[in-house]
Amino acid sequence: MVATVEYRHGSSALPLWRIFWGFFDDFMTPKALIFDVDGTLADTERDGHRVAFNQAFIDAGLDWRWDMALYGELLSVTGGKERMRHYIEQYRPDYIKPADFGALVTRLHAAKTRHYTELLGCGGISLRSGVRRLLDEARHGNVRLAIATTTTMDNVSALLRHAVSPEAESWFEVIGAGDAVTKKKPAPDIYHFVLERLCLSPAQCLAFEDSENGLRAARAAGLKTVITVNDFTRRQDFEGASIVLDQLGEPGRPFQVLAGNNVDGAKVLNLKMLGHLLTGA
Ligand code: XBP
Ligand code: MG
Repeated sequence: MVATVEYRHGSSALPLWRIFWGFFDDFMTPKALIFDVDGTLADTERDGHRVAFNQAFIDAGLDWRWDMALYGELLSVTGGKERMRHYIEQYRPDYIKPADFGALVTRLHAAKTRHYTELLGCGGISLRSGVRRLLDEARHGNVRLAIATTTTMDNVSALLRHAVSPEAESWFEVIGAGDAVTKKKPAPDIYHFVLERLCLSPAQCLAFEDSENGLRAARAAGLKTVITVNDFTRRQDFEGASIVLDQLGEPGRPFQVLAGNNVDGAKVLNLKMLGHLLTGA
């Protein structure tokens, strides 16, 4: 039986158990959710970034073409400029670099960003299942939102504007993106950048990622991490993740647990379950 001792606050009386429960609930709830973008908020790689890279290569008269299989391999390197350099180093020994190769990469990347943001403007890419539901629940529950991504800030803005709502960027208190740090994921730097600006410790937040590189970055920053896999990342190593899901879940479309413990038998990832994942309860 629940204790019914009462605490008088002003004229209203609250049962003591409710006060303690409220305190416990508050302790369990994460203070902030930090989201990766590509592959986590939306499936942007195959029909977004990849297509935009190829278009930029065509514009520049280059014979570089990234099909799906090759792109899956190239995703081992985060960051578009870094990925192009890696492609040339590892896959194109025949390519003779011009003296101003660095400037070419910068130009190609700017063109790719233009193509990518235009593509998003056509509305072909939507949020992954359960993302909007969780963002709404967090906002209503006063849980702060942030982003830690490797991609360019223009791309984040365009995705939020076109796939969520014109004002969605303002929902995120901190957005750490692209060249905000020099070492991209799997380095933890972008998570350190975001945590510092949120003035929160890793123990108060949860990270959301889709890839091994992202998981390594978040874990190295001390964050418990939820993984939602996609076709490019399904077979990666997610050792150290708090839970691995196929997607965040919607009413009528429950998530599937691929690894980890769904302690309270939830069907969609909600704040209560995140509290359990955060405290390890
Ligand atoms: C995302 C990426 C990004 C995009 C390209 O990784 O790897 O590089 O593919 O973005 P993560 P830019 O989801 O782990 O952050 O071309 O704007 O760099
Ligand atoms: Mg990602």
